[in-house]
Amino acid sequence: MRTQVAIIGSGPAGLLLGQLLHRAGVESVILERRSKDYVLSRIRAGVLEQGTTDLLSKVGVDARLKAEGLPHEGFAIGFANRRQRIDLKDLTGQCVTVYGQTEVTRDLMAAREAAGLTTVYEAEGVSLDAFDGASPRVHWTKDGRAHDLACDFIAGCDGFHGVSRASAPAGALETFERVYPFGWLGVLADVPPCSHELIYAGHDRGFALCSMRSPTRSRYYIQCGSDERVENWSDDRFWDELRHRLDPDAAANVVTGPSIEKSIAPLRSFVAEPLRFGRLFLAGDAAHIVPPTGAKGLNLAASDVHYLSEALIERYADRSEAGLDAYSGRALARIWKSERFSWWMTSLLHRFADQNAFERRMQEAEFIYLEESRAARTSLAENYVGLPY
Ligand code: RFL
Ligand code: PHB
Repeated sequence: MRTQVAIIGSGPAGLLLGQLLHRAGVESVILERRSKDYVLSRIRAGVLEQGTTDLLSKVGVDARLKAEGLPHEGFAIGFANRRQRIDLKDLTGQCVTVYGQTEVTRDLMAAREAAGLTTVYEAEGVSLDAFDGASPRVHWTKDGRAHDLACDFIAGCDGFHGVSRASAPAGALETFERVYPFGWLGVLADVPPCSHELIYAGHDRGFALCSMRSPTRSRYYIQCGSDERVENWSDDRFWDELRHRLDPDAAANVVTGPSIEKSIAPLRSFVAEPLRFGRLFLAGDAAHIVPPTGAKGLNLAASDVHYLSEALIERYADRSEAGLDAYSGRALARIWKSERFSWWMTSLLHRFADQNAFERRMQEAEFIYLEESRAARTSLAENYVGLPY
């Protein structure tokens, strides 16, 4: 088997890259460790920046996004029972779209299938070979048989636990990391959201987030201990704890119901540098992780593959390596700014076990500054809607 670009991973990064390349006439094969159904069952992000929706429109995968995505012109930040609206539209002229990552993935998979492009699901033991030379190869097994793919370039879009970053030559990679001493317990339920806009709430008992997938489907999160077990959280316990952490108005509007998904995610900030090793390029969660508080992970995956697709397309059109040489630097410049914002939102809104009274007052002062200063709200808003590419 031979292709131009071997893409490892069929998450949003790999699928969007495949579609951007296809629109420019560049071939790809996607290798995915899991089954299609498994990939589609993962409940993750919900907030898309304008840049991300523009990319989906560019590849012609926006029909359902336009019909079903919910445009949000603002959101609220709560602290100590007070709530402050961040008017994204007024502060930046832009808004965000609430549309589940699962739906983005489903739409991109459908477009890939309609175009007759190859995705190999349940590819086991994927390994990357010879990417330091001109003829990289990828090996895997499926149904007990060994397979081999020759390609010009490999795009490592296989998430934080993937094989691509782990294949970088020893000593070539520098990593930067902060692991937060807590996680998020998330619940998806077919109940109307408690508010038509998202609410991020910093409370003495810990952070809470009210989000949604549609007017009839809610997504809620609460901060929990990093060693917490999901089995210990009955639906009732979750709803009680959520209401405790919201301001009285929001709490009164919470409609409870049986959860259809419940899971715990750890929180981490992580960046690997550089993003290129010969003919292997990293993009998305394979290269970096942000805590979900800023809603940036999926959006960063999209901006990475925007830069990478431009560089690969330029390479095939003009035989110029300039874009490929610049990829790591261009992508990392935007990644670090999103890392900063996600870390700042996380630091502002969570309860840290070792936090003293002074640090709590610092969080409160930051919140009051947001209430009183349009400049502070503008800074938050321009990061939330997404910094320019
Ligand atoms: P993914 O989605 O992890 O996809 C990687 C794919 O690679 C496959 N894979 C392999 N395939 C072949 N061989 C191997 N050895 C492989 N190893 C792994 C995996 O099976 C998978 O299919 O990475 P990608 O494409 O970079 O996308 C990143 C996003 O998924 C992630 O950043 C976001 O979900 C983060 N995130 C959010 N981002 C936002 O922009 N807005 C949000 O509102 C938001 N909320 C969230 C989030 C992430 C969360 N969790 C669970 C971590 C909320 C949560 C709770
Ligand atoms: C979500 O709806 O899953 C969501 C929304 C905003 C975030 C994180 C997750 O910051």
